[in-house]
Formats: sequence, C-alpha cells, structure tokens
Amino acid sequence: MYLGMACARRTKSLVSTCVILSGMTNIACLLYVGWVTNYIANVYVRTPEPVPEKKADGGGKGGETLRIIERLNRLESVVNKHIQETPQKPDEGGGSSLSDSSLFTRWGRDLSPDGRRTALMQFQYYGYNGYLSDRLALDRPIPDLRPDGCRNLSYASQLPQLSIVFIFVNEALSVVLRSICSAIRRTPSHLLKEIILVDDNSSNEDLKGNLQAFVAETNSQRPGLIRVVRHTKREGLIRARVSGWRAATAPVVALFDAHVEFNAGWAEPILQRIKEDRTRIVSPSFDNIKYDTFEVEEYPLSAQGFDWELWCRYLNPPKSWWNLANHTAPIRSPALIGCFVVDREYFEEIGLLDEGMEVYGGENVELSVRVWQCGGSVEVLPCARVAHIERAHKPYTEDLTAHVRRNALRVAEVWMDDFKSHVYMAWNIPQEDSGINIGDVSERKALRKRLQCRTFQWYLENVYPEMRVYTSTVAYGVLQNSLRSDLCLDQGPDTDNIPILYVCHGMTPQNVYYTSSQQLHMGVLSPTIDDDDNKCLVDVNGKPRLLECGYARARRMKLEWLFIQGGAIQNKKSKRCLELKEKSDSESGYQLALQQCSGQSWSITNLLVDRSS
Ligand SMILES: *[C@@H]1O[C@H](CO)[C@@H](O)[C@H](O)[C@H]1NC(C)=O
Ligand SMILES: *[C@@H]1O[C@H](CO)[C@@H](O)[C@H](O)[C@H]1NC(C)=O
Ligand SMILES: *[C@@H]1O[C@H](CO)[C@@H](O)[C@H](O)[C@H]1NC(C)=O
Ligand SMILES: [Mn+2]
Repeated sequence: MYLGMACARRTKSLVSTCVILSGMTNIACLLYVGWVTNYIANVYVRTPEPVPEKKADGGGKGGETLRIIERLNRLESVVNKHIQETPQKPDEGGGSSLSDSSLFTRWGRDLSPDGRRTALMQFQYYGYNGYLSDRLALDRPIPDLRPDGCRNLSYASQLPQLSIVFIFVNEALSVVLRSICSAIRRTPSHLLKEIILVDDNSSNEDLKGNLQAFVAETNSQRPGLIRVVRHTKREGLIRARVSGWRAATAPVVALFDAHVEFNAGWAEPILQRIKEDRTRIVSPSFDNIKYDTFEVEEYPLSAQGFDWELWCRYLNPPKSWWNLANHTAPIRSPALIGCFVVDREYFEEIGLLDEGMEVYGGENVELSVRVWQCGGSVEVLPCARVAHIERAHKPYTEDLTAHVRRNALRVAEVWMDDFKSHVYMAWNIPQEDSGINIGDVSERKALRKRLQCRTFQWYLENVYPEMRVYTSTVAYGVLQNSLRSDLCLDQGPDTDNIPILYVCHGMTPQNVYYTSSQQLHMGVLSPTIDDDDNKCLVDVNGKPRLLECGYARARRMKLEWLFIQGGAIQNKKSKRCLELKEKSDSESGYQLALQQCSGQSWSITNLLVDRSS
C-alpha cells in the first residue's frame, strides 16, 4: 500500500522517543505500532539492519536498556515485519491486541469476536478500516464542506476537460472503487474525459479480476471512461504518477491517491484557475476520512509546505490571504503535499516529476520548488475539497525513510544552492561523503539551467518566508563527552526541559546545533515560524535546562556557550562547564552537570565551514 500523500495534521514536536520506549518491552513496542510508526516516520534516519529472528537472551537491567536501544535502531523494520506478518497469521489476532488496537476506541463495540479479528487483520494490513469500508456504500454521500460563498461562484462555460489518475498498490478494493465512484459522481460528466488507474504491481487478487469487472461494467455505460495501466514491476509512487500522466489525454490531469472521496463542485474552481493561467499547479483543500469510522472530518483551510527533512506539512494560509477576508479565494502555497491538478502539457514543459527518485517522498517538494523557481505557481483552492484517508499507521513494505532521505538530498543538491546544508543538518548526516548514493542528478541540474530558474534564496524570501533558516549553524550532530563516548547529550522527556545523558542513538532528540552566536540548539530543527521555537541549552542557576531560544534570549538568560571541537563547553556568563559528574545510582554511572571546569572535552559530529570567515 502506498501511503501516497501522507501529511498528517500533527504538529506536536517529538518527545524523546527512546526515553519513552526504554520502559517498554519489545512486545509493548509492537502493541504501540500505530503510535510508534507515526514517530518513526519523522524521526528515523537509519537504514535498516536485518532483524534478528529471535529475541536476544535477557540480561540485567542495564543490558535490557541497551538491547531496547538496539531494537530501536531496527524498530521500523521490526514494526513493518509485524504489520506484514500479522494479516497472514489469523491465530495471533486474538488476545490483548484485539481490545488494545486503536481501531476499537471509537468503533466496533458490537462486533463479534470473529468480526473483530477480521477487522483487526484488515486494519493492520491497510492502516485503515477495510472491514467497515467494505460495508459502506460506494456512492455514499459526504458532507459538503465548502466554505460559504463557494456555491455562489460561477465559472467559465467552456472549461478544459480532465483526466483523473489514481495510483495504488495493494489498496482495499472498496476504497479504490469509492474513489472512482466519487470522481464520476461529483465531476460534471462533460468535464471528465477519463479515469486512469495505475496499479503499481499489486499482489492482491481483488485488484485484478474484481477491479477489471467493475471497469468493464462502468465502461459498458460510458465507453472508454476507465483505463487501467498495470506495472509489471514495482515502480513506486513517483514513477506511477508519471506513468498515469503518460496515459492521460485530456488537457488537464489530476493526480490522486486511490483512497479519497471527491466533494461536490471540486473540479470547476480548479479548471477555471488552470484555464486562466496554465502555469498554476493546483491542489484541492483536503479533509480527513477517519481511518476507523470513515467519518469525514473537516480540516481548516491551509497552505502546504515542508520541513527541512522535506516531510510535508500543512501551513497557516499567508497573511495576504487572511487580509482578503474572502474564504473562497485561492491560497498561495509554497508546496504541494502530493496530490495535485496540472495542465498536461505544462507539466511536461516544467519537467514532470524527478524520475530518478525512488519509491516515495520528496517528489512533491521538488515539483513545488521547481515550479516556483522556474516561473509557475502553486495554490490551494478552498472551494475544491477532497476527503482523504489518513492512515493510522503506515504499512511500509520497505524502509521508506531511507528513500525519503535520499530523495530529499536530490532536491537539496539540485534546487537549494547553499541552503542544501539545512537538509543535511535536519537529517543529521555529513554534507560531504554522506555515504548515501543519490544517483545521477545531472539531468535535473540541466533542466534547472534550461528553464533559467531562480535561486532558492528567492524562493524562501518570496514564496516561503515562514521557513526558518539556519545559516548561522557552524556544527551539528550528536554531542559526546570523551569520558564516555557511548553516551550522548539528549533532550530527555519533553515534560521537564531537563537534558540528560543517554545511550547514543542519533535520532532527533539527540540532534545538537551549535551556532555562530554561540547557542546550542537541541532536538528537532523547528521548520517554520509557526512551529514551536527551537530549544536552547541554558544555565539556569547552575542547572542545565532546555528553554525556547527566543524566550531565553529575551530574558537575557545564560544561553551562550564557548565551544570548539574537542574542547570544553563553557557558559560565557557563568563560566560553568557542562560536564559529566559521577553518580553511582544512575544507570551509566554519570549524570550531566554544570560545574567548575575540570578539563573535560566534547565533540560534535559534523563541522560546517564558516562562510563568513
Ligand atoms: C448566494 O446565492 C443565493 C441565491 O442565489 C443568495 O440568496 C445568497 O445571498 C448568496 N450568498 C452569497 C454569499 O452571495
Ligand atoms: C509484479 O512484478 C513481478 C516481477 O517484478 C512480475 O513477475 C509480476 O508478474 C508482476 N505482477 C503484476 C500483476 O504485474
Ligand atoms: C472572493 O474570491 C473569489 C475567488 O477568487 C472571487 O471570485 C470573488 O470575487 C471574491 N469575492 C470578493 C467579495 O472579493
Ligand atoms: Mn494518501
């Protein structure tokens, strides 16, 4: 199954995953599958190692923690394996997981145990309630969530026709069919030229004969309406979208996931905007189909953007839009989260998608940045609404994060000029010799040259001013003390703002950024000004604390630290040093302290060349 577009509206920043997980057994981790994968998607940067078939033998308490960390390093693949295996093992669906699954918090109380078991298996396989979907009408009504005023707008009488492309792999048949039915029902028939289904080498039998029968029946009423393109090998979401585009013949092409429901009047406003200016790439506004109850949940109007790892995110619409006080007006958007509508020929002129990307992720950012930098624009239309299933968990079939990271580096190298450092920083990998093979980007660079595109600096200033920039960063990575290089500075539990020492795992809670203004940022690199500020290390009455940098700066707190690679970390004002202090009752034998400098030394993983010197 594709996650396809998978931009959950979740803004909570990361807590120290490892701290939370260190109290759990492996089994508990797996029961938290939905919860954990949502974190992993944002945190995980490791390439997977083979998963051991059996649990290692139990040891002492310290050993247990270490083993959990080791497992954490492989958690994504463990989780994936679990998701993949569970549906094939009906016997294991019983027991505690039957009642614990998030599937049953708001749904399914009246189901028989057998029903629950079947529903749970489908849920674990698809990441949504396939059992319920199979029991809902394919042409069910959904609430019309267009803002006031949309119904009164009028559109040109001659709008261009549309090809709708749905891409999928191993999606629930009823979900695919409902996507198709809503497209047929809620797109005026004179505007819908065709529907193209791109099956990216699914193995589900359902998606063969049964889907084909549905297509044949529909086409007997509207000849040629639906066409099916089947990949004979798995190409991934990115090339699947492009092969759908290649099959399309209408002047405008809509590229969608196959787990959506179109709302009333969705197509006209989009076709109008593209008819007026073919260099506009348009996204509808997305609402959420709840993964458990399939209720449609209204989402606030948003623009679309990304963070420095290039994961997608929803953004507040820009001030200029709010100033119009017109909720039907187009929202200028820095990016697309994945599904979009585009003039068929313009899409080719501008360079389609980067087919050198693998599997999933980053292609939406590459397209958006390219369109803006090369003279086009991106917008979200409030009057065009599409409901989309946000899965409870992401049933990856491979290590998606490794693909997202690789694809993100391609975007950075081709489009971001000096700001590419930010992508490397966010993923916490060295800018030189990262060891990641990003493939050949020379064609994409040539495309940029041929289209005479603007700089990324221009893009940031004019299109995505909300994005925070980190040009003052001089070093990043994990921070280790020479006394115990297996321990890293870690932001600790989110609840108390107290940094800790923890076994090095290199995930987001251990990211450290040292700036030319001598601040030490910890944890996630805050992507936009609408997100929580970065956390800074501060000397608060002789105790190390993590406080929002802006807050600490405004109160003239002690947040500046003298540090050179392999030297002490000394507070500029208090003169105290960040050091390890022996503590017999702690697991590692040490705790973090601010004390009189005793000559301890620290090192950080990556140094950036200071361009200003
Ligand atoms: C929309 O049109 C209806 C009838 O055509 C009218 O009564 C109503 O005032 C209009 N609303 C707006 C916001 O223009
Ligand atoms: C999927 O791909 C495999 C090989 O990559 C091929 O053997 C198989 O026939 C394909 N299945 C479909 C349905 O195209
Ligand atoms: C609001 O925006 C819509 C869509 O762009 C436009 O057609 C309409 O004229 C605007 N209304 C007002 C009052 O400006
Ligand atoms: Mn999706």
